[in-house]
Amino acid sequence: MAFFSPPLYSRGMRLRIAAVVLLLSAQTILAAPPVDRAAMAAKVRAEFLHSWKAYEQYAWGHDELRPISKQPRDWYGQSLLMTPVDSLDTLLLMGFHDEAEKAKTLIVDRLSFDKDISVKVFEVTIRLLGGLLSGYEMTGDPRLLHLADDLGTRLLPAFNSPTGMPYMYVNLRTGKTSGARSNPAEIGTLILEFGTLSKLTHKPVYFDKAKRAIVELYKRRSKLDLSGEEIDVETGAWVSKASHVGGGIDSYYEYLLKCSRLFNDSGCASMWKTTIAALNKHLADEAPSGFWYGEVNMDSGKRTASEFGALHAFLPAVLVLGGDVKRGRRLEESCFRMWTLRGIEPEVLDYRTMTIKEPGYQLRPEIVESAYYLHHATHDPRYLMMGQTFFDALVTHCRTDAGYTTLKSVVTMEKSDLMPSYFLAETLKYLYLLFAPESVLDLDKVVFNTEAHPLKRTWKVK
Ligand code: DMJ
Repeated sequence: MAFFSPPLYSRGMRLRIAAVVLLLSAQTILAAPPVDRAAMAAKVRAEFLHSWKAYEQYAWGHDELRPISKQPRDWYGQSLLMTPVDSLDTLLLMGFHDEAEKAKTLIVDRLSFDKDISVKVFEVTIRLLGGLLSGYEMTGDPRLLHLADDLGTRLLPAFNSPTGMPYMYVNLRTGKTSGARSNPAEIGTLILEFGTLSKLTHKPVYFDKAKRAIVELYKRRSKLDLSGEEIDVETGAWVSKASHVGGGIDSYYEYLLKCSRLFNDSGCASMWKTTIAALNKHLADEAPSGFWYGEVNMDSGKRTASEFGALHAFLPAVLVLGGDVKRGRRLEESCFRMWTLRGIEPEVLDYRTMTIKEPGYQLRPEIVESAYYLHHATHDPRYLMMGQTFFDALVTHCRTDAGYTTLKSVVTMEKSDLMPSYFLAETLKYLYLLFAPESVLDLDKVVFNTEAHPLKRTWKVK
């Protein structure tokens, strides 16, 4: 009896077989039908309308919709019209003119910031101030700018800390501040909106306060040019020295670059250059599973975690916008691996062990946004394929008969019960722009704020 089977084929034959298999798979990939952009744009548009109609039916006049219970949700007990303000420019871009007019009427008739509520400065700035400003720029309706100016004035007391970095919360009626422990994202993600407000109202105070805040934050970087995760705006001392590109820091980096583009600001350009060099040097991580950006201590540069998640996936877009297409492409491939691991990305993944740390999916846009920027820069159909994958998964797992919902887990695909306003402001907008003709929006003429509100590049500021 033989203890081994004789090889069926010689080495040369095996190599030839391997070559044929490779060729066949390449042909299969090449033969995959190209993504039908027009059909995909129409599908995304239809799903946006499905979501908007659900908001209209079950949550009209409120901040957000809970699509499973079909109930409204208000962030602070009273509505600030988060969904209508966040959605207005998407409605306009997608050509839903009647719906946009109805949303605008609701906003100008009903939105008042004279409310005794303590609001999160960052969230209200990126969603409401950003949405009102882009809405004004797209419609020319001065009432939207008036609302933005009123909101900006009510947010200004937030900057009255000893360092000039804003408190996390401010009471819209009394100006009382709270939340001295803040983070780079909430401090450094205000300059696009406050700067635009200055340009449109000719009141320099908005730009000056937000610029001082981002500069004061930058000044507190470590010797390695890194920032931590939490900082006290009264003492200026770091509370957490964990440095990464995820939630709590993410959009600070984004705004350094975008501030330089929107305002032609050389100070922001120089802060961005130093910062991205430090991220590439200390955070970028080559792992068996791909190219990632992990976590280090901001002083020592010592690695402290190998976590990456849905929020981190904004970085390919920012890398590409900053001219680094190579790193952007590589990182988006890793993000796509994170998405396809379970069919939808988790909130947090350990990229060394490829295990899921936080299994929820919050209908986040970042990975789609990055595919959009990469496709704009490269015209590589791979990003259309990625977009189609994202869209199909959203329809399969997150669609309900009343809009779309977040998931409790991408392992079980169990649904949660919320349609965050950014799903309409960002996730569906970036998906639509990925497939729609580029004439719908000229990316070179606008800068998107971190909530995907396009702000026009129509001025120059030193
Ligand atoms: C949005 O509000 C913004 O994109 C923000 O920068 C991060 N969080 C959500 C989307 O995930």
